[in-house]
Formats: sequence, structure tokens, C-alpha cells
Amino acid sequence: VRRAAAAALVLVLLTTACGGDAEPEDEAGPASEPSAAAPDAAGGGGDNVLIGAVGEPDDPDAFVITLTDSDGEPVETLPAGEYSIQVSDPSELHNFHLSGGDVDETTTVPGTDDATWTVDLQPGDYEAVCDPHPQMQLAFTVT
Ligand SMILES: [Cu+2]
Repeated sequence: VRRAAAAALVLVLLTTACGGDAEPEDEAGPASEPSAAAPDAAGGGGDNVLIGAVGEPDDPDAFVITLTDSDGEPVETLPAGEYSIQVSDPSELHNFHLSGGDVDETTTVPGTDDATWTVDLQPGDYEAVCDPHPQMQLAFTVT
């Protein structure tokens, strides 16, 4: 294997010296790229998922609004990017209204449907509120 790699390297050098196209670089690239790309691919399904909720599991009408990351930690700051926000709104009293930047998404107050939003979060301040109950509010910053 080592000998083959060395041979490939020589080939790259020769081709480069001859002014060849970029193909040899493409062949050398994959050896290092997967380790860098894999966390990204995994993060697309995990780290970019946020959980929004109003109420509490055993008390849907509780005056509580939360936004947590995939580790269950309250969201305070986030890197800019595309996120999937899974919202649980089991209450007929509350809604979950997310706004900031170009984002303005809400569940309905009387409805109890869950929702999943794909949002593009740009740097700036965001908030989530329950519109009928302004004391139910949270804020976070996208950097
Ligand atoms: Cu409310």
C-alpha cells in the first residue's frame, strides 16, 4: 500500500510537472476528506436539530416555553446555518412563535399539532414567544 501511494505521488508530481489537469489532486483528496466531511454529514441530522416546546410533558398547559439543542441544553447561541426545528405544542392555550431574521414561524394557539420547520438562521437576535402569554418568551443569538 505504501509503495502504491508513493507511486501515486510520483505520478501526481509527474503529471503536475507536465501541466496535467487536476485529476491527480482529486485522487489524493479523498484520503483526507472523509474524516472532515463525515462529522458534517452526521451533524446535518443531529447537531442541526433543535427542539421547541410549550408546556411540559405532564402538563401541556404549563406556562413554559423552551428551545433546546440535540443534547437537551437550552439554546443561547448558535452558529448560523440551516436548522430543523421540531416543535411540540400540545396545548390549546399556547403557541410557539419563532421570529428573527427572515424567520417567522408559528404554531396555532388552539391547535395541538406538532410542527417541523426548516429554517435558515442568519447572524442576529431571535426570539420564541407564546403570543397570548408574553411572559412565555426566550431569546437566543445566532453568530
Ligand atoms: Cu401561552
